[in-house]
Amino acid sequence: MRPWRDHLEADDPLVADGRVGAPDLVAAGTLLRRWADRWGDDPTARLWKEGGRWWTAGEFEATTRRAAGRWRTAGLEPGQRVVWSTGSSVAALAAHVGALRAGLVVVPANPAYSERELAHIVTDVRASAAVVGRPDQAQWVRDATPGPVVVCGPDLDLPDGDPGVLDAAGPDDPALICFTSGTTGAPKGAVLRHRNLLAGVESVTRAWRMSPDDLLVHSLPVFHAHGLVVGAYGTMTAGGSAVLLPAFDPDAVADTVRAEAATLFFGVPTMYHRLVAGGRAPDLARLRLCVSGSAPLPVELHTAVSAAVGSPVLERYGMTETLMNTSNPYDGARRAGTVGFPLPGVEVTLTQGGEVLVRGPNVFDGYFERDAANADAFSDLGDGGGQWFVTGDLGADEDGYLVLRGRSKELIISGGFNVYPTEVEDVLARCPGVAEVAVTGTPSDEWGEEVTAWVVPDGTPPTLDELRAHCAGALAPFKQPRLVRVVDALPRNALGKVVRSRLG
Ligand code: MLC
Ligand code: AMP
Repeated sequence: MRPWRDHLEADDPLVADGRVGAPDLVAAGTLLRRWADRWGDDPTARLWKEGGRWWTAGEFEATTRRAAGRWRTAGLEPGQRVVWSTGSSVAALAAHVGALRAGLVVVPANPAYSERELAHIVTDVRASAAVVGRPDQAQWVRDATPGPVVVCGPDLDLPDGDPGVLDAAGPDDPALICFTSGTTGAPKGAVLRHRNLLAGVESVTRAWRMSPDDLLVHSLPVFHAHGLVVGAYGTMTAGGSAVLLPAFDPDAVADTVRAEAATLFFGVPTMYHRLVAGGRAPDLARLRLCVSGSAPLPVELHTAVSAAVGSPVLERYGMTETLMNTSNPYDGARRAGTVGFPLPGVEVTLTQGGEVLVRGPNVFDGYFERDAANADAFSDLGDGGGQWFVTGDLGADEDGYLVLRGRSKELIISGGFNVYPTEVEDVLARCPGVAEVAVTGTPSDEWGEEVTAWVVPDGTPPTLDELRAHCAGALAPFKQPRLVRVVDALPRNALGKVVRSRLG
């Protein structure tokens, strides 16, 4: 594959220092120190725009400082976990950054999760606090917590107090625990340390030339790596600014691009599909860069977006556990159907079977309290360079560019959200009228894949609405089936295991 240096300008300090091997991406120590320096250097710089009002860097710094003081006054100690389950807002980001500044570990969670899904996360990390957007979620957190727990809204409605020493977390301290199922079905928390975040953000911001001149139209959810680390952390690290939209809407994105001197848009393929379908993709033409990731961008959609925008969309490949791994280049050919080549600091290799393995300072070192899963997650190829993370993605090197060719892990990606067939099957198996069930992803132009339930009925087959209604308390809407197929039997192998790949 092409070398990471091809992502950078010749005068980038990472290239200019002539270093052989990996670049030093973690010299700044932590993102918190980078941000504090930025905000101190130019407190009047615009940082976030929300609901027509700009927040300066200095205002945001003060708000995060107050948030840190509130966390401390509420009795929280460094290392304790705060579940953060909210939509996008400056207040929510301030609560999040304030927690990091106080040394807490933030556990992002999708606010669309059901009680079962949220309770699993709260219990698994033994949360000491939670930021939630709704009263029912607050109750779910209390019900799931045996001991005392601080529960508040995104405005952090807690008493003020002395923040004490801020930004004291070291590079090896955990910063985030992000839930994902990895290559197996069970949701577990990927522990991202401060050094992983710094390395992951430094490499993309440099590769994509992010600077204080940038203005990002931010409409991604903030509880996943794409919107949180690349979007929000990337903006703060580069010293740029972002218009924070509460949700994705093609017209709102296009109107914002027109109204502001916006330069960047980051999206998942479903967003680009909707921008094209709604005739709003040409409004993105004034941006200097459109990035797609989190799910495969079909070549036809790449071509359609690029034609409308007048420059090629840049596709990149990342994961919760590793942050960003590869990217098409800012300068140079952006090839449709490929995810480019390793970002600065990242090593990528392919096994004989085509499995993608990655290594680098961006890569996490394990799931929270999951020794068995951790043993399976990494592979030592005996090359002396340390363990490789086994991504569960399959790929090939085509002329120096990585092409992803499916997955060895059982995973459906719908609109950029991951859905694990076994989790959905376990819930559907208990639905009246279901004798047996298997779940697969059906290709979809809009969603990438649509969750599909293959049902062997027990009597009258349940309708799609009945299946979804049954899922309501247990699965977020994006995991619920959108299609149902009634079949006489499920295909099984010699051991009796259902072979999902033979459905469809
Ligand atoms: C919403 N719904 C979905 C869905 N998103 N269903 C399936 N798949 C999804 N992704 C549900 C809603 O709950 C609603 O259900 C119904 O679909 C219609 O909603 P909508 O209004 O049409 O959808 P919308 O809310 O606009 O959401 C679409 C979307 C959103 C594309 C904006 O899915 C989204 O923000 N995706 C981004 C995901 C993301 O950030 N991934 C990054 C992961 S990090 P009902 O039942 O209420 O009608 C990662 C690493 C990396 O992967 O490489 O980046
Ligand atoms: P997540 O666990 O949500 O971080 O999802 C990570 C997975 O998303 C990866 O393992 C890939 O399967 C997939 N993914 C991310 N970016 C891309 C991309 N550009 N093309 C194809 N798949 C992608």
